[in-house]
Amino acid sequence: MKRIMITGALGQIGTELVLKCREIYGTENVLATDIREPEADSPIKEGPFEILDVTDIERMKEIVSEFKPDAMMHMAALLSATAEKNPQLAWNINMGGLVNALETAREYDLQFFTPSSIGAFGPTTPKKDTPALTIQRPTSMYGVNKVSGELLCEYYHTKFGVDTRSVRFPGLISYVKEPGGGTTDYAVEIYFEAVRKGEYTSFIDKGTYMDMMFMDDAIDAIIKLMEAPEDELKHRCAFNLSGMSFEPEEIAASIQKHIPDFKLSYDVDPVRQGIADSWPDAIDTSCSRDEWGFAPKYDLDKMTEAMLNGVREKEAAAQK
Ligand code: AKB
Repeated sequence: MKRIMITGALGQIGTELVLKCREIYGTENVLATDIREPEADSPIKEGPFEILDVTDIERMKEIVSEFKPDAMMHMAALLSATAEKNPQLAWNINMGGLVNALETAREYDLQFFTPSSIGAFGPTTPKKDTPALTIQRPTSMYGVNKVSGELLCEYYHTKFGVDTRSVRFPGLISYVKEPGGGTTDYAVEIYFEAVRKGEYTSFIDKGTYMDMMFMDDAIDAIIKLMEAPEDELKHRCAFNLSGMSFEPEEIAASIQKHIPDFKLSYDVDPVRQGIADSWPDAIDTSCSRDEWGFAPKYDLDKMTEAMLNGVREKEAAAQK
């Protein structure tokens, strides 16, 4: 059975990725690592876990030589809004962590996955039907990290033969673990606030379209891409992924089908709005569909139903 090590395992994607991989590959074959301990009731504690600061390459290699994984999924990173507040720290963690993880993958011959983002695009990128190969001149530190990361992964593939694979994630929406420090986080917060208060004040303005995807589709995509036969992949740059594109009024309308009195208002954050305005409205995912069968299952209304049910269950469990 394939053995996998995951960094940033307690983050928004990492949490669900660890659990899904343990379901598929067996609990003992999936090692979760993060810079902090999981909370007492975290399901991540049910399998192997190690503390790891990804900027510490010696510790990373020590863990790999003990656990002997076949693949590394490197998820540890600061998201766009946090990175913009502290660009030097973002460079150290996002780039320092990535180069350490790639070096470790090279030395121990590991298959390698790390996510890029729609943040790798910038204001001069075509806004609509954004192709996989296009202009990438991002204006945020997160974007600079993501473009550099994409290039570094391609370099490790062509220069050293590391089996690197990557996707450009849109905003990911989930009720299991709330995100922190992203520009697309409004599209998660809105569901939690709709259930808790029946209203939400958005930091992203009316009319701002961004790509989004339900977390189940994102996790399935990572596993599908990692399992795709190497000779079927024509592209080694990050693959575009998206399940849908919407603006705040459209997500509100979808929520109002279940909570008719739900109210949306705006208090726009100039930093996150600036980042959102520099990103595409809707990207083209045809490369991913053609090369390795990317097929998201959730559209906006199906996701809204899943999110509202998930948040309600979570809130009810918290009351007990
Ligand atoms: C963010 O908003 O920073 C992330 C992303 C799109 O990469 N969710």
